[in-house]
Amino acid sequence: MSAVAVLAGGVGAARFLDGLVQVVAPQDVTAIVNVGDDMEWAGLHIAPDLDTVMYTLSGLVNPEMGWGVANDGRRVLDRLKSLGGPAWFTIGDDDLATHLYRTQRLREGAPLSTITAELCERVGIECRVTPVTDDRLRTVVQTPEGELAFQDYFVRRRAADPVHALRFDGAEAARPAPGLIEAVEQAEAIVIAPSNPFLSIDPLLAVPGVREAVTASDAPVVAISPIIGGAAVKGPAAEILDSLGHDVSALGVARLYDGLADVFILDEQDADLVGQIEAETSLRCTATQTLMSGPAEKRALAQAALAEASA
Ligand code: FO1
Repeated sequence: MSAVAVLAGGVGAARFLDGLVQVVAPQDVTAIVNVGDDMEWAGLHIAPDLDTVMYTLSGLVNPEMGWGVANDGRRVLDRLKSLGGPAWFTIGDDDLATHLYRTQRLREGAPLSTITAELCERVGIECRVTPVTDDRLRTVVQTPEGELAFQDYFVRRRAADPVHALRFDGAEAARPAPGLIEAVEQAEAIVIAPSNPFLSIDPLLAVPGVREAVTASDAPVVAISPIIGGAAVKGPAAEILDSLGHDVSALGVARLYDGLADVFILDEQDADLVGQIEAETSLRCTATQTLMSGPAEKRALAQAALAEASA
């Protein structure tokens, strides 16, 4: 197996990619990353999913949180708070350097994909990490309280509001980042990482051309369930499945990917759903351990996904 394209959100995708680059040459991996979570913070461009992937693949990540930099300081944030600045979003001192660099380069006119490549190169990442688009794309969450910007919903309000709908502001006019469609076309396997299908994967597919490139590809498309035993490994995927009227299970996720993916990998805990998924959808389904608690589990899941792609 050589070229692999991965549709990626934040923590789950980053951990999967960390395993993948151990089992295939990193140069053959393209991570296509969500930017719907991006926001402006204190005048800086924050790109949480890109940074989660970058920090994880470089070994800089805070392992407990799955995002941010390990052992990061809070001096700037504490000072900013004391001045009455924004306090609900935690930006560590080391992490801040990334946002300063990105924002400065954006102001110089560099596209986000170029800046991401620069940052990744500087921290020693060998695979290709690209935002899905260089254009502005923002996830907006419709709740009983009205529309919320993504990080307002996710961090400020702790993902506690029922989600009535989602929209991806800017997606219709967004263009795929340079080389992205070619990476999908040339991929010998396409993996939909174990990310939130609504918050992480849908914004990628909302960029015109991306879904079309995935469905037009002859390469096998392997999707991995982010739901285990009716609960999300991380984040509000289960609550959103429920509030949008889907089955809160790997079956509910499989139905979402029917027609897009060829193979669906769910956790061994959910092995009893394999038959129903294969009967109800066009997906071939298989169970394996999907919880990535350490390097060996990450590698094993990557190997399982590649084996399914070659089967
Ligand atoms: N998540 C939180 O729950 N609270 C935070 O204060 C927070 C800050 C933060 C800063 C930089 C960054 O790259 C990520 C950060 N995250 C935080 C995580 C982020 O909101 C989510 O991981 C994603 O947007 C969802 O994939």
